[in-house]
Amino acid sequence: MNIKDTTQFIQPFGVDIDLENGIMHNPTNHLVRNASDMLGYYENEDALQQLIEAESNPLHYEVFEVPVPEEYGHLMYCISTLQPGKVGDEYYMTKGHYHTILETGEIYLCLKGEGYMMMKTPDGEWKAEKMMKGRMVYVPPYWAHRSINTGNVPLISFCVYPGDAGHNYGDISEEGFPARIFYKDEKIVIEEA
Ligand code: S6P
Ligand code: ZN
Repeated sequence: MNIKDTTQFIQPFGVDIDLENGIMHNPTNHLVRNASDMLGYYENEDALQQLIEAESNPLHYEVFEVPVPEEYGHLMYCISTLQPGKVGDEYYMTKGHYHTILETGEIYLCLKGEGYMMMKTPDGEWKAEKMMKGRMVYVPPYWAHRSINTGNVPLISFCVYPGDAGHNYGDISEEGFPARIFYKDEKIVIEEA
């Protein structure tokens, strides 16, 4: 067998996932983001501060990974579990990112809950695709992506993307996305910035 320099040879393995609670057993990486990690991301910064102080900095989302080599040919995967809630009128969301290698896509299979995958391109085009249990959202190459939970239970997804994709948060923290999702007048409303 000719093993390429680009792509390590590793042993096959299996991973147990609690689909109902959105937990990967024995993850080697467990990322936890609380409200205080989201400073600058919501429209209503005062409401976020209030949440941090009055509700003891609640959990926002978790990502469980069993990392594989971050290389061409491997497939990185994770379970992403985003709590229900609002900051002011705006639904809880992840930070969102581009991939460092922009021309890499991602598959999100929604296992529980409901919400949206908010996506944008560097040129400012945007699209919000509905997420719900049993629905797969394809994030094509070049599109930044952020999950938004518009339901009452955790939004749980399984995602898969190229091992060498990487994460680029840079311009999202400065520019955000062109649209936000709120609960207003007893409805879910997608508003352009
Ligand atoms: C990675 C994939 C997920 C997110 C996770 C958290 O490409 O899209 O693992 O990293 O859902 O979101 P964020 O925006 O904080 O990385
Ligand atoms: Zn991604």
